[in-house]
Amino acid sequence: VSATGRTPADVLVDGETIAAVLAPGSTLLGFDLAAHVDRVIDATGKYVIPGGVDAHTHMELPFGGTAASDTFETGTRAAAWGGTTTIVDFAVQRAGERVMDGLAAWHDKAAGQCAVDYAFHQIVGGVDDDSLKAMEGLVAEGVTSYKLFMAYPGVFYADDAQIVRAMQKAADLGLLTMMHAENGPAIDVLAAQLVERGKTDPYFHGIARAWQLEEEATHRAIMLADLTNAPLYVVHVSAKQAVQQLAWARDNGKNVFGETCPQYLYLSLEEQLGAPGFEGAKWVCSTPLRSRAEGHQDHMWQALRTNDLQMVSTDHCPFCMKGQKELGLSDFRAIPNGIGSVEHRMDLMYQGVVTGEITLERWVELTSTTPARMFGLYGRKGVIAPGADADVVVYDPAGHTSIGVGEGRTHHMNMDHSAWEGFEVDGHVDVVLSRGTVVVDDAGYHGRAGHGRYLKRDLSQYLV
Ligand code: DUC
Ligand code: ZN
Ligand code: ZN
Repeated sequence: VSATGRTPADVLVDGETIAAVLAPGSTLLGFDLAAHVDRVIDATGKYVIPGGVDAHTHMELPFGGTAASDTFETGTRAAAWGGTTTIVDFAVQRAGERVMDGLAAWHDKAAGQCAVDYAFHQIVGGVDDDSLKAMEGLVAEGVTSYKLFMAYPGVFYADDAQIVRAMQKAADLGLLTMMHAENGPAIDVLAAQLVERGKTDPYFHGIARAWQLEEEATHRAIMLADLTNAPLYVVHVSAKQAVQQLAWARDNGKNVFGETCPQYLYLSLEEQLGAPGFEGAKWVCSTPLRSRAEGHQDHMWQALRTNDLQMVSTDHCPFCMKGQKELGLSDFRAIPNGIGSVEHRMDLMYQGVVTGEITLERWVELTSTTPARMFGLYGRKGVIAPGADADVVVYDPAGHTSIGVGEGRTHHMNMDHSAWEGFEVDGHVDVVLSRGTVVVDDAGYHGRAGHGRYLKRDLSQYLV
């Protein structure tokens, strides 16, 4: 199955790459192929797809006085289990730090640790003369996209003046600007007012981060990108009104893109409100979960069909309850933001095929092909074709996956809970190859830390 169609085929892998895609049972120079290869993987009745590309992960992200609980080792192992064979993680620069030091620190964390291939975006958390100058070196490092935050004043934050300067620089360099589009200063006011009134439960995280503040920031980002001729990619879109801004921009010829994440398709603010005690903390992420009554989730699925949103990443940012999420027991503002999903994205999005929300081809496009194109990896990743890396997943539509940490459930992420506990999914990741090596099959996990390589990325293949 590719982004454009499906056909019965044999996939011939030679070393780390795909050598040929052949009609089933083909011979090569008169030889019966099956008799002359080292290993035959029988995919009869199953789908063979390009390995997943998760273009938004945060291994070891420092946040709220703690750090995301997956290392590159544990996080990429979980990714492999779930059929994701490439991640693009965010190297971090904060105000007052040097961009290239941040990138070097991320290389240090990941080198020799990853089970699957990895690449980096650069968070520019402090825009000033030094960081703008340093952006000039990113493309040569294979880092062709960078992220700004309109949220989180005092942590990672860009005001409008900084956004304009960074976008001008990015437009010159061909860097894709990724935007966390929420109005942080306004959120901070609302959050403080809620806490003053004793509204400290996790649920109020989503009340403070109102959809109006996502819509407003998305619109502002679009207009500043238009002004500066900078292509724009809005991360983790969750409000239908933000999607409407993106749709309007695209209809008017602007080079603007958006991703959503599984949590914004499946989980809701109402469920968070109904969670007992402090349980709702497991769903504290930003952008926040949105109201199902307001129709945000249905709108996200629709936008994935109409291409108002182009791809699905996880924003994988795991924190344990114990010692981490618990920091916000008496004040939701202190709950580290994030949900861990890197292991489950392929299964959760396949569920959209089962329920008729998206086609099989769109599943591949949203989870592998478009992420590869968007972030300059296509050709090596995102496609099963001669010359591409042999990142291949055999997916069993007749299989079943029980998601969560309990017995008999999948869960290899370094978390003491799952935001997806109890999810039952039709379909199952059967076999995973990463650059020609079988890393997962029915006998279990065969991957190893250090197999995954750093990928220098080309410019986005969506730049014009
Ligand atoms: N959102 C999250 O949920 N976690 C980390 C950073 C972010 O923007
Ligand atoms: Zn973000
Ligand atoms: Zn993120």
